[in-house]
Amino acid sequence: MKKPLPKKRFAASSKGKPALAANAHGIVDYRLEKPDYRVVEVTRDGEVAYEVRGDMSGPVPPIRQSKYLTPRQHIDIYRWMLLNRHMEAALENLYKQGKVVGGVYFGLGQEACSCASAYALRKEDWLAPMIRNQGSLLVKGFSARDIMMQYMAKAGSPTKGRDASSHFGDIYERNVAAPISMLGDLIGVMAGVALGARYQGRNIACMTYIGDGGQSTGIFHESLNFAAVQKLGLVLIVENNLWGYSTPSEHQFAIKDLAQRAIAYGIPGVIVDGTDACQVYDAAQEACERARRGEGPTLIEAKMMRMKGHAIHDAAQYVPLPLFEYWQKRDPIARFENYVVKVKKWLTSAEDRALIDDVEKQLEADRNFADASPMPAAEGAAGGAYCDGTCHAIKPKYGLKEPKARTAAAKPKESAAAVHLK
Ligand SMILES: Cc1ncc(C[n+]2csc(CCOP(=O)(O)OP(=O)(O)O)c2C)c(N)n1
Ligand SMILES: [Mg+2]
Repeated sequence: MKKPLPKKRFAASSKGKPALAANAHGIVDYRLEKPDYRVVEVTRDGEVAYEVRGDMSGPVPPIRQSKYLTPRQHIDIYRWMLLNRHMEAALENLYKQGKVVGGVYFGLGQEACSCASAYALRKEDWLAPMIRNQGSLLVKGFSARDIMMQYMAKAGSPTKGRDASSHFGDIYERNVAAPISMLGDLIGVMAGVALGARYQGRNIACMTYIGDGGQSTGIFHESLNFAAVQKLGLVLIVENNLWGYSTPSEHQFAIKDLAQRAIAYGIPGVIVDGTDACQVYDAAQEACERARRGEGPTLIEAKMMRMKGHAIHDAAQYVPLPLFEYWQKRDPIARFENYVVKVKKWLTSAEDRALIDDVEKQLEADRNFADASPMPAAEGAAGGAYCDGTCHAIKPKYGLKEPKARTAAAKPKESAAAVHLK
């Protein structure tokens, strides 16, 4: 799959092109299409329902040429997106066969956002995915086998069968912080990781995600403000997928673009079409570079659509059908496939077919392995929740530098309150 492609087929890259200009509010907008519709609440047969109003007839936008990606990298991202989608389809089947313990959350329609953003991270950078970012986990080094075993709560899964969905990470090798269910909390955690790295004398990119619903939380504000003031290398991707469970984004916030939130924190705000992997990558790459230069956080709003219900139990009947139809035409993988095969001709149709077959073959092997692997032993159920000191040595990866010993003269006077507390 990684065999080099003939050079003659690669068109010139647009490296060196000037950066996009910011609008009057300082927001950079990468999009080639600005949809003009809104979801409104109506009453139908005495029940609340939603309808779309506005123009949905515009042509499907092309993929925006990347300023940074090589042809080979485009194909890499395409492969990650395919793996992401096909793995979720496999998980859906495993769920229907009763083999998944708990629910399944899908990132259908959001694969470009997950895969192309995480693709901008280096090994030393950190990632904190949320439930729809299984593609980001794949790019940062977890295998489809790991993820399927996790959903099936198998003994060999990342949490050894003790969690049944996405609450796992790897703070030792892959630099992945586990998702936190309380929406918004990961932003503060990632700001903290960036701060820890700074105490070690380095600047890294710390990427996490929040939804259009989750960005309404108080912790979003507190964490982002802290990161902005401290100039921490946070790369915050706000996934505006139009729904927070069954709440349309029109009922969630009154501003037009969530990237405008950045203005209030004094940080750059960027809008991308979350279904265009090139736009997502370029914005993420620039935000990661800014983080690594120690210049502080960036907020990237990725506009797209959650193409399934909140989770497998939710049929999303509250979503107006024209909205699904509109975004179906803007499918991130079909458009990217067209871009690499037909527009750029970096893959022939036969190479494309072989790539898809390869992904499916790999997934089948991973699924069969996961399915055949054992469940955890009952006796171990209570283990691993708290470290009792026998499972592993606790070695903080990030820590304060040893503070210098204070001289008596430099020691500040204790306040009355501090003395009282002794
Ligand atoms: C602080 C908090 N409030 C509520 C919830 C329950 N909850 C989990 S997911 C979800 C919807 C989130 O919507 P959004 O942030 O738009 O993300 P999406 O599901 O669209 O990716 C809600 C309300 C939660 N987990 N944490
Ligand atoms: Mg949402």
